[in-house]
Formats: sequence, structure tokens, C-alpha cells
Amino acid sequence: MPQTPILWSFRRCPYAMRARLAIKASGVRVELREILLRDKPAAMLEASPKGTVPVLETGAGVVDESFDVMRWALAQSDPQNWLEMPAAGFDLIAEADGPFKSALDRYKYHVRHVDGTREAAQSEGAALLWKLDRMLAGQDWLYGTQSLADMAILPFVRQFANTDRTWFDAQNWENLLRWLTGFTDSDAFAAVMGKYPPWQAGEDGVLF
Ligand SMILES: N[C@@H](CCC(=O)N[C@@H](CS)C(=O)NCC(=O)O)C(=O)O
Repeated sequence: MPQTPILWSFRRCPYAMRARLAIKASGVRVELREILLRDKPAAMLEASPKGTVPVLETGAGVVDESFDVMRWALAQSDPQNWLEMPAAGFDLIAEADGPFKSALDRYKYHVRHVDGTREAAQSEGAALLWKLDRMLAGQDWLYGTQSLADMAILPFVRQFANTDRTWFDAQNWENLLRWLTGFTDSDAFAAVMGKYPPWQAGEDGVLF
């Protein structure tokens, strides 16, 4: 690769998180440019006018969907064999990115005082969480060993959990809780959650 790829990122965004997780796991070095969603740099919008993070600029082009960034990184190098996942893993990720994420957004940003909205979204999201809990019975990861599916989905489960931590912790999904805690307590997670000041035009980002 002729130049260091550039990753436009926002620390708290679950999509950017999963991109950073896969990049770290691959060992590929990128230049990380932290942004503020309310003040997106012109250089990022030039690369990807749709204005969402993450955006990866490589010598060969722009990758601006987080799942594609994950796959790009693992295609360079996959020392932990995250790509060794049954085909069903792709459907599971699609379910998390689709119906579950939609429920998560309604749960997190529900219109206050509109009766039932929050509870409906909560139980809609919980349907996938119970399924994950069953898959995790007797094993640490969704498909036995850690794979793309775990790392693509966990940042969103973390966000769901943090929306109402008391409620989440009171549910009887022990396997799910173990999986989530294992992730949030891991060095791998800490390694992608460093805090950086927003990138300023003209400066180099952080070598990540
Ligand atoms: N499908 C995109 C979604 C990315 C996305 O929606 N990111 C959010 C932040 S978590 C964003 O950049 N939103 C634009 C904004 O808030 O202005 C992906 O997977 O990369």
C-alpha cells in the first residue's frame, strides 16, 4: 500500500467502533482522524458526500460502510480468523443492522411521554438479544470462536444495554451479559476507545 489509509471516525459511534475493532484485529495501520458529527471536515465530505462515519480512504478508493471497512481490513490480514464464520453469521449481522438497530434507535431516542413507544422498542430489540443469549449458551462467542459476527454486533448491544443499564442487568440473559462484559472489559475494546481531539485541516491524524 503506497500511503497510510485514512480512517475518519467518531469515538462513540458503534459503526465506527466496529470498523476500528476490525482494523486493530487485522494489524493494518491507518491514520485515524477523529471528527465531530456536527462539524464534519470538508475533506471527509469530499471523500464521502453521504456524511456518515466511518469512512476509509485507501490508495485504491473509498470504503464508507462500516461492514465493508471490517471486511476490507480482514481481507488484508485476519490473524484471529474472524472471517471463519458460518454463512448464517451474515444473516445474523443483517438482522442486527436492520430490525434490531431500528428498535435500538426508537428505544434510545423514544419520544418521551408517548405511552408504550419505549417499551415496544425495548421488547422488539430484546427479541434478538434472547436469540443471541441462546446461541451463547455453553460458549464464549456466537459461533464458538470469536468471529466477525461478534464484533459487528457487540457495539450495538453495548449501546442497547447502556440505554437502561438497570433494566438490562435485571434480565435473565446470563450468557448475553457474560459476552457483553467480556467484550467491554477486554483490551481489544480499550484499544479502540482512545480519546483524541478532533482532527484539524492541515494536521496529521493519529497513527492507529
Ligand atoms: N450504514 C453506515 C451507517 C453509519 C452511521 O450512520 N454513522 C452515524 C454515526 S453513529 C453517522 O455518521 N451519522 C451522521 C450524522 O449523525 O450526521 C455504516 O455502516 O457505516
